[in-house]
Amino acid sequence: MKTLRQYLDGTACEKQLKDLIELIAYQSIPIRDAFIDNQSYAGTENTYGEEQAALDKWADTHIISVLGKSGFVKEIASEEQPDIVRFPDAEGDYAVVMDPLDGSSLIQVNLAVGTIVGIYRGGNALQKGEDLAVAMYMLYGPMTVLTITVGNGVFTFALNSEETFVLLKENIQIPEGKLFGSGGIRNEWLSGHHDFISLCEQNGGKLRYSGSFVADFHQILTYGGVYCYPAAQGKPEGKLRLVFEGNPIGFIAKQAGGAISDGTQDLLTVIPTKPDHRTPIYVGSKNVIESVESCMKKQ
Ligand code: AHM
Ligand code: MG
Repeated sequence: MKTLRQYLDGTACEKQLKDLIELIAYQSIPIRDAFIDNQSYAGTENTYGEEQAALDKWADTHIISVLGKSGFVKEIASEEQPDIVRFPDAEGDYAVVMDPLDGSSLIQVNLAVGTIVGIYRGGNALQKGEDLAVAMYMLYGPMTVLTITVGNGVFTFALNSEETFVLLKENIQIPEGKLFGSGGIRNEWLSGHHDFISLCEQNGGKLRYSGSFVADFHQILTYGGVYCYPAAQGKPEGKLRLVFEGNPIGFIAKQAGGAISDGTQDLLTVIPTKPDHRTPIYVGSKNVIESVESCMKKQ
């Protein structure tokens, strides 16, 4: 079975980029292993007698420390950091954007959550999504899987019993499916979003929404349909973040023949104004995203 490294060796990626991708992908092992030690049990210490940290903060500190030591990365924009973390002396010239543990409200209920990562060349983390060199996520479910694009199709790898990522699915294409899921509170949705959700229901769509973007998107990637986190009354920017969440997931969707929109335009063309730039998000099958945009135009 083809390993992640064998796959990367067959791509046009430069050696340092391959090393960086592997380094990040295999952090899924310590992150997954930290789940049990960073639950909120009655005590306050983990099995090693150390103070417990929330897993999202733990994963953030862990990945930043590994990337800092690697020398590959000039900048990291992380959902858990207020400012961009800089390594001016790094020999490499990449910038990493990441949500170290996305779907964190599901950690305590043991549902699938993930790590979202994007890599840019040129050491600047605030670039458009369409300029990503790599987008990937690790999904901690019954299997730990890695879904990745280096700009030449979408591939999923699974961590096997020898802790090696092996190819599970290649050249993934999002089908035109009927699943739909939406974040936010129905009473606060805007009329265009109400209209779109009604359309999904009239067309026989099935509701699927767990509260974990990575898990919900992984399902859309497989069966087709749409994941939404819309604008709301008094919250035109929605909840999710362009840099760490929207762009990497959107880049994967587009590489799989799907699309991502903020309701009015291709999200991947938006220039981020700050690390925590928020945006409404609609991502999934291409035709469905077209119908989102036409509902929003009528709003
Ligand atoms: P997080 O990065 O703090 O975990 O927030 C992002 C998460 C997404 O994974 C998920 O789709 C969404 O927030 C769920 O929000 P809600 O609980 O409002 O439905
Ligand atoms: Mg998140």
